[in-house]
Amino acid sequence: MEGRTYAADAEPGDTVTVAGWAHEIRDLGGIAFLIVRDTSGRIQVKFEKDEMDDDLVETGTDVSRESVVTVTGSVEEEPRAPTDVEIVPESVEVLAPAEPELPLDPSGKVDAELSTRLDNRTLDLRREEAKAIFEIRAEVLRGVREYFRSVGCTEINTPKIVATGTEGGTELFPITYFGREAFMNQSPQLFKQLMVGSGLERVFEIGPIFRAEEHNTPRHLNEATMIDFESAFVDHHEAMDVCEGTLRAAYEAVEENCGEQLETLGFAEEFDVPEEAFPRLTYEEAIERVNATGELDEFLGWGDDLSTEAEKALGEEIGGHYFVTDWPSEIKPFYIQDYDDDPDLSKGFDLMHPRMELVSGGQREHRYEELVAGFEQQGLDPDQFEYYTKMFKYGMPPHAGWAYGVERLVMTMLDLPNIREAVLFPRDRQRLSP
Ligand code: AMO
Repeated sequence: MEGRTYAADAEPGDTVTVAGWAHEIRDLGGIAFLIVRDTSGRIQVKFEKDEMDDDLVETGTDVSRESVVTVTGSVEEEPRAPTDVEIVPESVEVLAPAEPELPLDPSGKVDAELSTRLDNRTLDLRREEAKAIFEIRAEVLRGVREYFRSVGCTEINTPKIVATGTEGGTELFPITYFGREAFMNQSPQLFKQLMVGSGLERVFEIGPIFRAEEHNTPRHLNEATMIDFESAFVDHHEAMDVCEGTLRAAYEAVEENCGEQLETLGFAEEFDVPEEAFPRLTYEEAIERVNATGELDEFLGWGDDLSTEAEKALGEEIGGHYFVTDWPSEIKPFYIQDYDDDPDLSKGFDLMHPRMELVSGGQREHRYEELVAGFEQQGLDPDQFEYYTKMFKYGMPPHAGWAYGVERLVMTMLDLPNIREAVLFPRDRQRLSP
C-alpha cells in the first residue's frame, strides 16, 4: 500500500497512514481510543469527541474489533499510550468490517481450544504467541539453509508422487495416477542418494513428506516437513557432525534474529543454544543406561526399539541432545550399511532431544551386491526399486546422510506441548481441512 507506515515505525512529528486491524476500542466518554494492530505492533489512535468531526469519531469508535482499517493522522508523543506515541486522526477508513462475533479472541485474553485455533488459523495467527512460533520456524529454515550452503550443499527438490515407498510398506498414502497406483512420498531418501552419485555430490532438501501412520499423538503428523541431507565421501560420524552443526545454526539464527518472538514466548532470559558436543552413545550403551535407570517396567533387550518411556528415561539422565549410534541392523532400513565385521550391527544413528527423536540417519550401503541383498533380507522386491539400484552399478560413492522433522525441531526448541502448534494447517487422523 503506497505511503503506508508500520505502527512500530511511527515517529512523533510524522503524518502517517497506518493500516491494520481494530485490536481494541476503549470509550471513556469524552475521549475514546482505537488500538490498531499490524504485523509490526500496535498504535493508539485518540478521538477527542468534542474537538473532532462526528463522522470521524463514529467511524473510528463504532468499528467492530478485528475490522481492517486505515488511519491517517499526525503522530504525537504520549507517555500514557502503550507505545509512548499516539495518532491524532484526520481520517479513518474501514476497508473490511469484521462480524462482531469472533470464533476466537485474537487479543488472547480468552483462551481457545487447540482445535478451535486450528480451525481458525488466520485469526489465531493474529495472536502474538502463535505468530511468533511461525516467525521462528521461518528463521530456523533460513538458518539451516544458510548453514547447508556454507558447507557446500546444493538445494534440491524431488518428487512427492512416487511409485514405491522407502520407510516400510504400511505407512503409504495411495493415490491414483492416470489409472495407475502411486503413492505420496514418505521421504526423499532414494532420490537424495541418487544425487550424491551425480555431479552434485552433496545435497539437501526441505520439503513435505506424507505418512499414513495411525498414531494420533502430540508428536506425529501425517504430513510433515523434512530437512534432508546427503553427502558423498562422508561416513556416518561426519554426517553427525553436519547434523550437529545444522541444529546449532538453527538455534543461533533464532537467538540472533528472534529476540522479540522469544520474549513473547517466555524465553527472554533462558534460550540456550546447545554449546557442548552432543554425546554419541552406541545403542548397546543406550539400552544399558536405560535399564540402569530402573524407570522401565521391563528391561530392554538387544533388538528392541527405544520406547517412548525409554527415550524419556534416557533423556532425563543425559539432559540434552545426544546421538544413539550402531543400531541393530534388523531395526534399520535396507539402505543403511552394516559393519563388515558384524552384519548384525548397522551404521545407522538417531539424534535425540530429551523429549523425543529428532533425526534418523546413517552411512548408506553403496555397494550394489550388498544393497540388493539388503532388500531381500527385508522382504522387499529389488525389481521394484530398479531405477534406484541400477545407478549403484555406475559408480556410487560411499555416502551418508540424515533427516530432521522441522516440526519436531521447532517443538523441542520452543518446548511446545503439541507438534500441531508448529504447523500452520496440520494433517492428522481427524484433520483434513483447513
Ligand atoms: P525417519 O523415518 O526416522 O527417517 O524420519 C526422520 C525424522 O522425521 C521426523 N518424522 C516425523 N515428524 C512428525 N510426524 C511424523 N509422522 C514423522 N515421521 C518422521 C522425525 C524423524 O526423526 N529417510 C530417513 C532419514 C535418513 O536416513 O536420511 C527417514 O525418513 O523427526
